[in-house]
Amino acid sequence: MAFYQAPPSIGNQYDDDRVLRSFLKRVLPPEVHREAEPGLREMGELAGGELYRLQLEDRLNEPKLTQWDAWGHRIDQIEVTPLWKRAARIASEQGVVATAYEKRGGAVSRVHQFALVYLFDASTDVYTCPLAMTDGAAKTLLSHRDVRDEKDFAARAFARLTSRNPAEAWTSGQWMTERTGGSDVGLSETEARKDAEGNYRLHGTKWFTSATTSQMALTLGRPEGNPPGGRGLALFYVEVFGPDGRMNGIEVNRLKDKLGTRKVPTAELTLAGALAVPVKGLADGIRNIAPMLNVTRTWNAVCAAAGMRRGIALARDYARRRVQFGAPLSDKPLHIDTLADLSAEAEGAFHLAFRAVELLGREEAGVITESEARLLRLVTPLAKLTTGKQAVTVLSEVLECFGGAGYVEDTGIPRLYRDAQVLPIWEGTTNVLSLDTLRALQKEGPLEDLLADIRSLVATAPDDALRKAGEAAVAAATHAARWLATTFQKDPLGVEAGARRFA
Ligand code: MFK
Ligand code: FAD
Repeated sequence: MAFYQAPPSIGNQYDDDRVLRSFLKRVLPPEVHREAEPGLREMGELAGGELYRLQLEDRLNEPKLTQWDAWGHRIDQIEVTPLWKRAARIASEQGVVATAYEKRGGAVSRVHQFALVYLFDASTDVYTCPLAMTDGAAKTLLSHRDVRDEKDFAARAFARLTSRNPAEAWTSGQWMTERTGGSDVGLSETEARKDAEGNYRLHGTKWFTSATTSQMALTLGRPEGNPPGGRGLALFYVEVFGPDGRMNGIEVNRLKDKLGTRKVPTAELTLAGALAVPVKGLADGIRNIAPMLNVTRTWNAVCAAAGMRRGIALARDYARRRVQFGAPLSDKPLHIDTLADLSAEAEGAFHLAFRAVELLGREEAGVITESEARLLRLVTPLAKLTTGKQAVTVLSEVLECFGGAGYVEDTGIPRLYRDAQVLPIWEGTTNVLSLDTLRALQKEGPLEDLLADIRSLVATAPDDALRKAGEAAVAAATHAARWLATTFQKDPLGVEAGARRFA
């Protein structure tokens, strides 16, 4: 009989995840845990079953842009893949965004919500991209407007962004990057001009806009007469379609041809007089969009952990099925060692990402302490930048765990690796977030909050060996922190040191 290799398979992604389950048991009060668990288990079943199967079947489908109809009208319609359509429904029904705003679990509502995100992400071809921006937009509108005032434009948008009804639910875009720069957003050229009726109209180009099928976006434009730089930009709310169903002064120039995230329609847009409403004042747009950045960066970290977890689940299963040199790979010490290293990275990423999540939830419930608030400002960029890099490294190794099969497209493994590569880039590159972390440290207090937090987590470690390893890590981090603090005082953003190295 000819030999055929059994492919890897996965089961219920909630039941099979020891790390997630033990974390939830530890941080959710028993009554919240009891209420949340059936939904999490259902999501685990969808992620390991229906959605995963659809993802494999859907592999060759990609979003399509149709710019003109048969009669020459500009329509700019984007058709997304079947998996994305299914994922959109499930996301609303299961409350992947809504759970955070319904707050049934009080301060741990974010933990509940991000557990759903973590389970959902890896089977949905990055549908978490529009959901992250939807969450970020809801949070930003909630921060700046009275979303309970039905006369306010933000109330209608907020209700749709946080809806559990797929027929009503909206997603949002986050249009920041222009050709001038995605890191240095203050260079943006989009102008906000008043029309004859006194409404603002945006004129410019947005160079990367993901999930362009969204019904609204938060974006930045410079009101006429404002100075250059980030402070001269204002934060605007834009609805993509007008009341007549046609695009609101927006043209989709093309979809990007990308290394990964191939199912995410990422477009270049021309804003040709798009009607826009200022969200908060007519300046300080970067400061005002920061709530969105911090939420989407948290999603990035959680999805990085989710991608690693999926890769390792597949690699572990495959190791039991693949026999080489007389035994399954799962019996080979060196392969076990490789998988153990990967699991350690992924578990570290999980706990770092979920620490940011816990703190975000405490902030939103109004129970955060001053020290925790400083910690949240630090941990958010740190979690994003660290887990993004980890995901690329871990998923590269995961690919190798499958040997040649990992390099072959229809196994589904290469997608994991390609989709990881965006995580360090979008939502602020690693260097930009390192500078953001340094700025946060400089402005908002010492590293002591961070070290104290790690120390208190280490103290609760369940056994001596773990506690000892934790204490050694804290000692190393304290040493590094002292070094950083002294370097900092001399050269706050490392400008001189950097310039010396470049020369
Ligand atoms: C899998 C799912 C994952 C998610 C998918 C998402 C898909 C979408 C992908 C995208 O990429 S959307 C675009 C994301 N773009 C970025 O992340 C921009 C990256 N660049 C930066 O973050 C720069 O650091 C920044 C643009 C903020 C620098 O601009 P400036 O003009 O030098 O601003 P500055 O002076 O640093 O900050 C201006 C104000 O904002 C300051 O407050 P004050 O006015 O009170 O002084 C800052 O403290 C505040 N600020 C900046 N970043 C903040 C913040 N406040 C809180 N949190 C932050 N993160
Ligand atoms: P640059 O800013 O030119 O950066 C180039 C390099 O310079 C990077 O390595 C960076 O780390 C480094 N660098 C920059 N400044 C510094 C510094 N001060 N010190 C040290 N190093 C520095 N944007 C949106 O607004 N909305 C979207 O929906 C969106 N979707 C995206 C989807 C995809 C698939 C991708 C790839 C990008 C998307 N982006 C989106 C854009 C993304 O946010 C930017 O690409 C990113 O922020 C980097 O900006 P840039 O491309 O202009 O690179």
